[in-house]
Amino acid sequence: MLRAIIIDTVPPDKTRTQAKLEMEELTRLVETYGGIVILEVLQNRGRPSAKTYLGTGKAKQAAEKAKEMKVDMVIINGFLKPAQMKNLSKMFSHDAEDITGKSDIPVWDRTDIILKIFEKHAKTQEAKLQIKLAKLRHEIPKVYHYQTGLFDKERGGISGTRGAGEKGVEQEKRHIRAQIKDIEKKIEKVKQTQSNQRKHRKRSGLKTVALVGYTNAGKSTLLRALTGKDVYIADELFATLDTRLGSVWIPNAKHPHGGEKIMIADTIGFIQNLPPHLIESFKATLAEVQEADLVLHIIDSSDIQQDLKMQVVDEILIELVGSQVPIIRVFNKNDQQLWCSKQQQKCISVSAHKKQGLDDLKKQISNNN
Ligand SMILES: Nc1nc2c(ncn2[C@@H]2O[C@H](COP(=O)(O)OP(=O)(O)OP(=O)(O)O)[C@@H](O)[C@H]2O)c(=O)[nH]1
Ligand SMILES: [Mg+2]
Repeated sequence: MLRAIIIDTVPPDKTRTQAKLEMEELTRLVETYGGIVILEVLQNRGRPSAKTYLGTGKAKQAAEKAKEMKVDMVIINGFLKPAQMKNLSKMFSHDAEDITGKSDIPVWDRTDIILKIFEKHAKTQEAKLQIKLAKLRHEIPKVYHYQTGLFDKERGGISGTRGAGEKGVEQEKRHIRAQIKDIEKKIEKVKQTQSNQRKHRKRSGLKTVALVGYTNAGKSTLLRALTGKDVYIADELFATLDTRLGSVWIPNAKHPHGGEKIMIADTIGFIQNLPPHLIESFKATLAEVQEADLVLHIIDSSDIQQDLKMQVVDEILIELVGSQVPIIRVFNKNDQQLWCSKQQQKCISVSAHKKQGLDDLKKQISNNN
């Protein structure tokens, strides 16, 4: 099991509690990847150091401790600039003589670890293409005159540029841009096929309800509870990367047939502090949300950070669908702790796990059709 050190800085406008909770989330990401956090470093700082993210003294101290504790990977809960990555790689490297910048210890930022998990969980061609695109977009600003460790050949990525000089760096960037164009074309084809399928569904009068929410809120469990669809459910982050569809009968007395069949779409979960290019890369998958007739925003009501997570999802939803699609908040996991704000209209409380509250939810879906 990979032994990780996780690192962050805490600016004055963030409370220590908030920073701790963010570190807990990063720990879950490391665990989902298959690692274990053995060391945690938080430093109060106005902003990360341009050279070493942590202040130089603190970074040196952390590197010594990490060596002592035989750490295999360094993960920063922010976005790393190439110079920061290079300097940290050198500092944390077990091989003190290596001044090439190539580290025997990978130094990743938050986006890197998320992309690694995506790579591990991706099953379909669509997901794999989107992840490749996100990875390349994330890598472009990092192309530097040394290998990042994340994309070198033995790890199955693009070639490194160590020692290649300015010309080589430009060449590498051009190569990446060409790859991006190629993948974008392939994704466009996938999008077209899916768009045709959606049009076909719409023409035949089938409505679609999209399940959207923070990762691990219980979207897939709800899809299974409502439709019986056998989808992957796990207590891990980003278990679902592709849109999966199931169908459910929604009773409606006003309907000539006493109800109607509706498609339910499970989607990729969201997380805080995502770079916009990552969401942009998943546009093919998220098109299902944009074209849905109704969005159910699934919230884990047993989560102490539900308000913050709700806000993260709200912000992404505004970007994605604006006010075009009606949104209903569904508070899930009510078998653990009932929490449902009285002020919130259209607030529904369910347990996808115990299949409680599903009739109420169906009524709400039917009212919105
Ligand atoms: N107690 C309880 N646990 C639930 C409920 N719904 C889901 N879970 C658990 O929450 C965890 C995450 O469930 P998923 O359905 O995979 O969550 P998700 O939103 O699809 O997660 P991602 O695909 O990773 O974004 C699993 O361990 C589920 O068993 C519920 O109503 N009650
Ligand atoms: Mg899921």
